[in-house]
Amino acid sequence: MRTLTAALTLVAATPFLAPAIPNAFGTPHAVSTAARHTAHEMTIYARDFAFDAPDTVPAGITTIHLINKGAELHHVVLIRLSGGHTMADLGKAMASNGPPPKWATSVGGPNAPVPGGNASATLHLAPGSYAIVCFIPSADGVAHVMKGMSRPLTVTGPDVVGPLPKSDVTVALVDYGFNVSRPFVAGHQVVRIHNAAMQDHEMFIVRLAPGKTVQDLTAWSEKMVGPPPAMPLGGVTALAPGQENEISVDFTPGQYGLVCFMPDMHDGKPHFAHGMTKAFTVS
Ligand SMILES: [Cu+2]
Repeated sequence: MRTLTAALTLVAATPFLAPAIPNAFGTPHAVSTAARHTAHEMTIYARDFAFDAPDTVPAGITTIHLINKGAELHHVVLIRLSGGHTMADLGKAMASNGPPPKWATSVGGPNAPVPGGNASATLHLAPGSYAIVCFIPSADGVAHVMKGMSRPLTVTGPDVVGPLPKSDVTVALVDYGFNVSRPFVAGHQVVRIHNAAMQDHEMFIVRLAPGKTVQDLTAWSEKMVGPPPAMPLGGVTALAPGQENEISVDFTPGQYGLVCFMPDMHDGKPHFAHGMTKAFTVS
């Protein structure tokens, strides 16, 4: 069990522990919300520690809404299981400490909003078997997936292939950074995030507390001492190479940051340690 936990944490954890005090991050509000006019909508409720979600949804462009009803941070990582593989196979594969198996593809989903808040992401869901997983660890170091936060999802055909809604800004995830097509501005904008690298990456969005930096956040995430220096605003979770998701953001003036907590395929260090952060100001 310890091995599996460690492996899961190593493979895909966001080492960003939940606040000791509920809502220590501040007042819940949605900043990362759904792109509009999508074909399908799906709502996933996160609790401490389980997901409530449909068992089956139709294929196509889908906006996934994550509503966090828990006191801890939760996100949704959608993993497509091909070749008849099951969630049990996924657990076993991750316990082997190797790289993610070829038949398990991370296709993203909404990253963590503030506890009590919500976040959304829009993506193309192809027919098949999926696992919905939360890899965020609690203060005890145990990833939520080990406390029951995983559930299967079946996407039924026929496939409906179409473009994602028109975007205003594009972010390419690369080793190791966020290549943003144009500066973020105040107000609403649709952001398309695609992984242009050869390994999985995520984009976690935070609003920095006054005087705090992204480095304060990554340092804080290691030990969780004192109040968090930033408020989580969603984003997108692990995307395999070539995958893309879209989100809407509605920024007010302030200081923000983008962070990738994914472990590196070569040395296992979180990507922020390789420089995969970006600070920006919205004025
Ligand atoms: Cu990364």
